Amino acid sequence: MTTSRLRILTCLTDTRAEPWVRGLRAALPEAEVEDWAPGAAPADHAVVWAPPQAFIDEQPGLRGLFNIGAGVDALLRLRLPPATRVVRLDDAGMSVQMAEYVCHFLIRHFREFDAYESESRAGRWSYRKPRERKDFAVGVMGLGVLGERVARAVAQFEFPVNGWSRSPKRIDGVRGFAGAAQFDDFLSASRVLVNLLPLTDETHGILNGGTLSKLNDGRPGGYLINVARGAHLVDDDLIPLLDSGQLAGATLDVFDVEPLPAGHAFWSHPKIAVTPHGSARTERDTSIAQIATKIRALDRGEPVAGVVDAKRGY
Ligand code: NDP
Ligand code: OXD
Repeated sequence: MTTSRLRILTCLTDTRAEPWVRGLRAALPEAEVEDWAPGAAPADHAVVWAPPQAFIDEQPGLRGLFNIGAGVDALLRLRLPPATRVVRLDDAGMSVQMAEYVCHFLIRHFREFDAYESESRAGRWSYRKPRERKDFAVGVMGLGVLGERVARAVAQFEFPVNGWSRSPKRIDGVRGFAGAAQFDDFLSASRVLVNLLPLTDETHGILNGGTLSKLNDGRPGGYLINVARGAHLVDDDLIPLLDSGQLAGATLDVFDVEPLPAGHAFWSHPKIAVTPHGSARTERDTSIAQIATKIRALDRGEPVAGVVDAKRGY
Protein backbone atom coordinates (compact mmCIF):
# COMPACT_ATOMS: atom_id res chain seq x y z
CA MET A 1 0.00 0.00 0.00
CA THR A 2 1.33 3.49 -0.81
CA THR A 3 0.39 6.54 1.24
CA SER A 4 0.65 9.70 -0.82
CA ARG A 5 2.68 12.61 0.55
CA LEU A 6 1.02 15.84 1.55
CA ARG A 7 1.14 18.07 -1.52
CA ILE A 8 1.46 21.86 -1.48
CA LEU A 9 1.47 24.20 -4.46
CA THR A 10 2.44 27.86 -4.56
CA CYS A 11 0.76 30.26 -7.00
CA LEU A 12 2.07 33.76 -6.37
CA THR A 13 1.20 36.53 -8.81
CA ASP A 14 3.81 39.37 -8.75
CA THR A 15 5.99 37.50 -6.23
CA ARG A 16 9.03 35.30 -6.87
CA ALA A 17 7.98 31.75 -6.02
CA GLU A 18 11.41 30.17 -5.58
CA PRO A 19 12.21 31.43 -2.03
CA TRP A 20 8.70 30.48 -0.87
CA VAL A 21 9.02 26.97 -2.29
CA ARG A 22 12.45 26.59 -0.68
CA GLY A 23 11.20 27.92 2.68
CA LEU A 24 8.08 25.74 2.69
CA ARG A 25 10.14 22.64 1.84
CA ALA A 26 12.42 23.38 4.80
CA ALA A 27 9.51 24.06 7.17
CA LEU A 28 7.46 21.02 6.04
CA PRO A 29 9.95 18.29 5.08
CA GLU A 30 7.13 15.72 5.15
CA ALA A 31 5.41 17.51 2.23
CA GLU A 32 6.01 17.76 -1.48
CA VAL A 33 6.12 21.47 -2.41
CA GLU A 34 6.14 22.85 -5.96
CA ASP A 35 5.30 26.02 -7.80
CA TRP A 36 2.20 25.60 -9.95
CA ALA A 37 2.30 25.26 -13.71
CA PRO A 38 -0.87 24.42 -15.66
CA GLY A 39 -1.52 20.68 -15.61
CA ALA A 40 0.48 20.04 -12.37
CA ALA A 41 -0.92 17.35 -10.06
CA PRO A 42 -3.51 18.87 -7.69
CA ALA A 43 -2.61 19.86 -4.13
CA ASP A 44 -3.94 19.44 -0.59
CA HIS A 45 -3.00 23.01 0.31
CA ALA A 46 -1.95 26.07 -1.66
CA VAL A 47 0.03 29.16 -0.73
CA VAL A 48 -1.13 32.00 -2.92
CA TRP A 49 -1.30 35.67 -3.80
CA ALA A 50 -4.00 36.66 -6.32
CA PRO A 51 -4.09 33.29 -8.12
CA PRO A 52 -6.04 32.98 -11.39
CA GLN A 53 -9.29 30.99 -11.57
CA ALA A 54 -7.44 28.51 -13.85
CA PHE A 55 -5.30 27.50 -10.86
CA ILE A 56 -8.30 26.94 -8.58
CA ASP A 57 -10.12 24.98 -11.29
CA GLU A 58 -7.29 22.39 -11.17
CA GLN A 59 -7.58 21.93 -7.33
CA PRO A 60 -10.78 19.96 -6.62
CA GLY A 61 -9.52 18.57 -3.29
CA LEU A 62 -7.93 21.72 -1.87
CA ARG A 63 -8.31 21.82 1.93
CA GLY A 64 -6.48 25.04 2.74
CA LEU A 65 -5.91 28.11 0.61
CA PHE A 66 -3.28 30.18 2.44
CA ASN A 67 -3.03 33.82 1.46
CA ILE A 68 0.39 35.48 1.85
CA GLY A 69 -1.38 38.69 2.83
CA ALA A 70 -4.06 39.83 5.26
CA GLY A 71 -6.66 41.01 2.70
CA VAL A 72 -8.61 38.20 1.03
CA ASP A 73 -10.86 40.19 -1.31
CA ALA A 74 -9.09 38.81 -4.43
CA LEU A 75 -9.53 35.21 -3.22
CA LEU A 76 -13.20 35.60 -2.39
CA ARG A 77 -13.89 36.76 -5.94
CA LEU A 78 -12.86 33.27 -7.20
CA ARG A 79 -15.10 30.19 -7.49
CA LEU A 80 -13.62 27.93 -4.79
CA PRO A 81 -14.29 24.24 -4.05
CA PRO A 82 -16.92 24.13 -1.24
CA ALA A 83 -14.65 22.38 1.29
CA THR A 84 -11.69 24.78 0.82
CA ARG A 85 -10.85 26.93 3.82
CA VAL A 86 -9.38 30.34 3.04
CA VAL A 87 -6.80 31.32 5.63
CA ARG A 88 -5.37 34.84 5.93
CA LEU A 89 -2.03 35.84 7.41
CA ASP A 90 -2.60 36.64 11.03
CA ASP A 91 -0.37 39.68 11.64
CA ALA A 92 2.95 37.88 10.90
CA GLY A 93 4.88 41.11 11.43
CA MET A 94 2.43 43.39 9.62
CA SER A 95 0.73 45.22 12.48
CA VAL A 96 3.90 46.87 13.79
CA GLN A 97 4.75 48.08 10.27
CA MET A 98 1.23 49.44 9.84
CA ALA A 99 1.46 51.25 13.17
CA GLU A 100 4.82 52.81 12.15
CA TYR A 101 3.43 53.92 8.80
CA VAL A 102 0.25 55.51 10.15
CA CYS A 103 2.04 57.23 13.04
CA HIS A 104 4.67 58.54 10.62
CA PHE A 105 2.20 60.16 8.23
CA LEU A 106 -0.13 61.34 11.01
CA ILE A 107 2.71 63.07 12.86
CA ARG A 108 4.20 64.45 9.67
CA HIS A 109 0.86 66.10 8.94
CA PHE A 110 0.13 67.23 12.50
CA ARG A 111 3.61 68.69 13.07
CA GLU A 112 3.72 70.19 9.53
CA PHE A 113 7.07 68.56 8.80
CA ASP A 114 6.50 68.97 5.03
CA ALA A 115 6.38 72.75 5.51
CA TYR A 116 9.52 72.67 7.69
CA GLU A 117 11.28 70.69 4.97
CA SER A 118 10.47 73.31 2.32
CA GLU A 119 11.58 76.10 4.65
CA SER A 120 14.86 74.36 5.33
CA ARG A 121 15.50 73.83 1.61
CA ALA A 122 15.00 77.57 1.16
CA GLY A 123 17.52 78.21 3.97
CA ARG A 124 14.86 79.76 6.24
CA TRP A 125 14.88 79.42 10.07
CA SER A 126 11.17 79.82 10.87
CA TYR A 127 8.83 78.36 13.49
CA ARG A 128 5.21 77.43 12.97
CA LYS A 129 2.59 77.91 15.67
CA PRO A 130 2.19 74.63 17.59
CA ARG A 131 -1.11 72.84 16.95
CA GLU A 132 -3.08 71.04 19.64
CA ARG A 133 -3.55 67.26 19.68
CA LYS A 134 -7.08 67.66 21.01
CA ASP A 135 -8.00 69.26 17.65
CA PHE A 136 -6.69 66.25 15.70
CA ALA A 137 -8.88 63.33 16.75
CA VAL A 138 -7.91 60.24 14.76
CA GLY A 139 -10.62 57.86 13.55
CA VAL A 140 -9.56 54.30 12.74
CA MET A 141 -11.99 52.41 10.49
CA GLY A 142 -11.65 48.68 11.21
CA LEU A 143 -10.41 47.44 14.58
CA GLY A 144 -9.13 44.04 13.53
CA VAL A 145 -5.59 42.68 13.66
CA LEU A 146 -4.12 45.82 12.09
CA GLY A 147 -6.62 48.52 13.08
CA GLU A 148 -6.48 47.73 16.79
CA ARG A 149 -2.66 47.89 16.81
CA VAL A 150 -2.75 51.20 14.93
CA ALA A 151 -5.38 52.69 17.26
CA ARG A 152 -3.31 51.73 20.33
CA ALA A 153 -0.12 53.15 18.79
CA VAL A 154 -1.80 56.47 17.94
CA ALA A 155 -3.26 56.69 21.46
CA GLN A 156 0.30 56.39 22.84
CA PHE A 157 1.02 59.78 21.23
CA GLU A 158 -1.93 61.21 23.18
CA PHE A 159 -4.16 61.99 20.22
CA PRO A 160 -7.87 61.46 20.90
CA VAL A 161 -8.67 58.17 19.10
CA ASN A 162 -12.02 56.92 17.77
CA GLY A 163 -12.47 53.41 16.39
CA TRP A 164 -15.24 52.02 14.17
CA SER A 165 -16.00 48.35 13.67
CA ARG A 166 -18.96 46.09 12.87
CA SER A 167 -19.27 44.74 16.41
CA PRO A 168 -18.65 46.89 19.52
CA LYS A 169 -15.07 46.84 20.89
CA ARG A 170 -13.47 47.99 24.14
CA ILE A 171 -9.89 49.17 23.64
CA ASP A 172 -8.06 51.27 26.25
CA GLY A 173 -7.70 54.87 25.10
CA VAL A 174 -10.07 54.39 22.14
CA ARG A 175 -13.65 55.65 21.93
CA GLY A 176 -15.60 52.88 20.25
CA PHE A 177 -18.29 53.27 17.56
CA ALA A 178 -19.99 50.28 15.94
CA GLY A 179 -22.14 49.56 12.91
CA ALA A 180 -23.88 51.70 10.33
CA ALA A 181 -25.95 53.46 13.01
CA GLN A 182 -22.85 55.07 14.60
CA PHE A 183 -20.88 55.72 11.42
CA ASP A 184 -21.84 59.38 11.00
CA ASP A 185 -21.07 60.16 14.65
CA PHE A 186 -17.69 58.44 14.25
CA LEU A 187 -16.87 60.54 11.17
CA SER A 188 -17.96 63.83 12.77
CA ALA A 189 -15.86 63.11 15.85
CA SER A 190 -12.71 62.39 13.77
CA ARG A 191 -10.42 64.78 11.91
CA VAL A 192 -7.82 62.33 10.59
CA LEU A 193 -9.37 59.20 9.08
CA VAL A 194 -7.35 55.98 8.81
CA ASN A 195 -8.91 53.22 6.73
CA LEU A 196 -8.15 49.64 7.78
CA LEU A 197 -11.35 47.93 6.68
CA PRO A 198 -11.43 44.80 4.54
CA LEU A 199 -12.81 45.31 1.03
CA THR A 200 -16.32 43.80 0.97
CA ASP A 201 -19.64 44.60 -0.74
CA GLU A 202 -20.48 46.77 2.30
CA THR A 203 -17.23 48.74 2.36
CA HIS A 204 -16.61 49.25 -1.39
CA GLY A 205 -16.59 53.03 -2.08
CA ILE A 206 -17.06 53.90 1.61
CA LEU A 207 -14.55 56.79 1.31
CA ASN A 208 -16.53 59.18 -0.87
CA GLY A 209 -17.58 62.82 -1.11
CA GLY A 210 -20.48 62.31 1.33
CA THR A 211 -18.55 60.47 4.04
CA LEU A 212 -15.29 62.45 3.78
CA SER A 213 -17.19 65.76 4.05
CA LYS A 214 -18.50 64.70 7.46
CA LEU A 215 -15.03 64.54 9.01
CA ASN A 216 -14.20 67.11 11.70
CA ASP A 217 -17.89 67.89 12.25
CA GLY A 218 -18.14 69.03 8.63
CA ARG A 219 -15.47 71.71 9.10
CA PRO A 220 -12.54 72.04 6.66
CA GLY A 221 -9.19 70.45 7.55
CA GLY A 222 -9.80 66.69 7.56
CA TYR A 223 -7.04 64.32 6.50
CA LEU A 224 -7.26 60.83 4.95
CA ILE A 225 -4.83 57.92 5.31
CA ASN A 226 -5.95 54.97 3.14
CA VAL A 227 -3.91 51.83 3.77
CA ALA A 228 -6.55 49.18 3.13
CA ARG A 229 -7.70 48.87 -0.50
CA GLY A 230 -7.93 51.36 -3.38
CA ALA A 231 -11.55 50.44 -4.12
CA HIS A 232 -12.62 51.78 -0.73
CA LEU A 233 -12.04 55.26 -2.15
CA VAL A 234 -14.05 56.94 -4.91
CA ASP A 235 -11.03 58.50 -6.66
CA ASP A 236 -13.01 61.22 -8.46
CA ASP A 237 -14.43 62.52 -5.16
CA LEU A 238 -11.05 63.08 -3.52
CA ILE A 239 -9.49 65.81 -5.69
CA PRO A 240 -12.38 68.33 -5.37
CA LEU A 241 -12.33 67.91 -1.57
CA LEU A 242 -8.59 68.64 -1.53
CA ASP A 243 -8.83 71.54 -3.98
CA SER A 244 -11.62 73.21 -1.99
CA GLY A 245 -9.67 72.80 1.28
CA GLN A 246 -12.37 70.62 2.84
CA LEU A 247 -9.60 68.04 3.17
CA ALA A 248 -6.10 69.28 4.05
CA GLY A 249 -4.39 66.27 2.52
CA ALA A 250 -4.28 62.54 1.93
CA THR A 251 -1.77 59.73 2.22
CA LEU A 252 -2.58 56.86 -0.14
CA ASP A 253 -0.82 53.49 -0.09
CA VAL A 254 -3.38 51.49 -2.08
CA PHE A 255 -5.10 52.13 -5.41
CA ASP A 256 -7.91 50.76 -7.52
CA VAL A 257 -5.36 49.97 -10.26
CA GLU A 258 -1.87 49.00 -9.06
CA PRO A 259 0.76 50.05 -9.91
CA LEU A 260 -0.88 53.49 -9.96
CA PRO A 261 -0.85 54.34 -13.70
CA ALA A 262 1.63 56.95 -14.97
CA GLY A 263 -0.06 60.32 -15.34
CA HIS A 264 -2.75 59.58 -12.71
CA ALA A 265 -3.72 62.83 -10.97
CA PHE A 266 -2.75 61.41 -7.55
CA TRP A 267 0.94 61.29 -8.50
CA SER A 268 1.32 65.04 -8.89
CA HIS A 269 -1.31 66.49 -6.54
CA PRO A 270 0.51 68.70 -4.00
CA LYS A 271 -1.71 67.53 -1.12
CA ILE A 272 -1.37 63.79 -1.80
CA ALA A 273 1.47 61.53 -0.63
CA VAL A 274 1.65 58.29 -2.63
CA THR A 275 3.43 55.11 -1.47
CA PRO A 276 3.50 51.86 -3.49
CA HIS A 277 1.31 49.48 -1.39
CA GLY A 278 4.12 49.03 1.08
CA SER A 279 2.69 50.20 4.40
CA ALA A 280 2.89 46.63 5.76
CA ARG A 281 4.91 44.15 3.72
CA THR A 282 4.69 40.39 4.01
CA GLU A 283 7.66 39.07 6.02
CA ARG A 284 8.47 35.86 4.19
CA ASP A 285 10.15 33.78 6.91
CA THR A 286 7.63 34.69 9.60
CA SER A 287 4.77 33.97 7.20
CA ILE A 288 6.16 30.60 6.11
CA ALA A 289 6.53 29.55 9.76
CA GLN A 290 2.94 30.63 10.48
CA ILE A 291 1.52 28.87 7.40
CA ALA A 292 3.46 25.65 8.10
CA THR A 293 2.12 25.54 11.68
CA LYS A 294 -1.41 26.06 10.42
CA ILE A 295 -1.13 23.38 7.70
CA ARG A 296 -0.06 20.83 10.31
CA ALA A 297 -2.84 21.89 12.70
CA LEU A 298 -5.52 21.72 9.98
CA ASP A 299 -4.32 18.25 8.99
CA ARG A 300 -4.64 17.11 12.63
CA GLY A 301 -8.21 18.43 12.54
CA GLU A 302 -7.42 21.30 14.93
CA PRO A 303 -8.83 24.84 14.61
CA VAL A 304 -6.53 27.58 13.31
CA ALA A 305 -6.71 31.36 13.60
CA GLY A 306 -7.39 33.47 10.52
CA VAL A 307 -9.94 31.26 8.75
CA VAL A 308 -12.02 33.60 6.62
CA ASP A 309 -15.80 33.76 6.84
CA ALA A 310 -16.70 33.90 3.14
CA LYS A 311 -20.24 35.18 3.82
CA ARG A 312 -18.93 38.10 5.88
CA GLY A 313 -16.18 38.71 3.32
CA TYR A 314 -13.20 38.84 5.73
P1 NDP B 1 -9.38 42.14 10.07
O1 NDP B 1 -10.24 41.20 9.31
O2 NDP B 1 -8.58 41.60 11.20
O3 NDP B 1 -10.27 43.33 10.66
C1 NDP B 1 -11.28 43.94 9.94
C2 NDP B 1 -11.98 44.99 10.81
O4 NDP B 1 -12.90 45.71 9.99
C3 NDP B 1 -12.77 44.39 11.96
O5 NDP B 1 -12.65 45.19 13.11
C4 NDP B 1 -14.22 44.43 11.45
O6 NDP B 1 -15.21 44.53 12.45
C5 NDP B 1 -14.18 45.71 10.62
N1 NDP B 1 -15.24 45.71 9.61
C6 NDP B 1 -15.44 44.85 8.58
N2 NDP B 1 -16.53 45.18 7.87
C7 NDP B 1 -17.05 46.26 8.48
C8 NDP B 1 -18.19 47.07 8.23
N3 NDP B 1 -19.03 46.82 7.22
N4 NDP B 1 -18.43 48.10 9.06
C9 NDP B 1 -17.59 48.36 10.11
N5 NDP B 1 -16.50 47.64 10.41
C10 NDP B 1 -16.23 46.60 9.60
O7 NDP B 1 -8.44 42.85 9.02
P2 NDP B 1 -6.93 43.36 9.19
O8 NDP B 1 -6.90 44.35 10.30
O9 NDP B 1 -5.99 42.25 9.26
O10 NDP B 1 -6.68 44.07 7.76
C11 NDP B 1 -7.53 45.08 7.27
C12 NDP B 1 -7.23 45.32 5.80
O11 NDP B 1 -5.98 45.95 5.63
C13 NDP B 1 -7.10 44.06 4.94
O12 NDP B 1 -8.36 43.53 4.59
C14 NDP B 1 -6.33 44.57 3.73
O13 NDP B 1 -7.21 45.01 2.75
C15 NDP B 1 -5.55 45.75 4.28
N6 NDP B 1 -4.10 45.51 4.29
C16 NDP B 1 -3.28 46.40 3.61
C17 NDP B 1 -1.93 46.24 3.62
C18 NDP B 1 -1.04 47.22 2.93
O14 NDP B 1 0.18 46.97 2.81
N7 NDP B 1 -1.53 48.35 2.50
C19 NDP B 1 -1.30 45.13 4.31
C20 NDP B 1 -2.21 44.27 4.99
C21 NDP B 1 -3.57 44.47 4.97
P3 NDP B 1 -15.43 43.36 13.54
O15 NDP B 1 -14.22 43.43 14.43
O16 NDP B 1 -16.67 43.74 14.23
O17 NDP B 1 -15.51 42.09 12.77
C1 OXD C 1 -2.32 42.42 2.37
C2 OXD C 1 -1.73 43.44 1.54
O1 OXD C 1 -3.52 42.29 2.35
O2 OXD C 1 -0.54 43.42 1.30
O3 OXD C 1 -1.57 41.75 3.07
O4 OXD C 1 -2.42 44.35 1.13
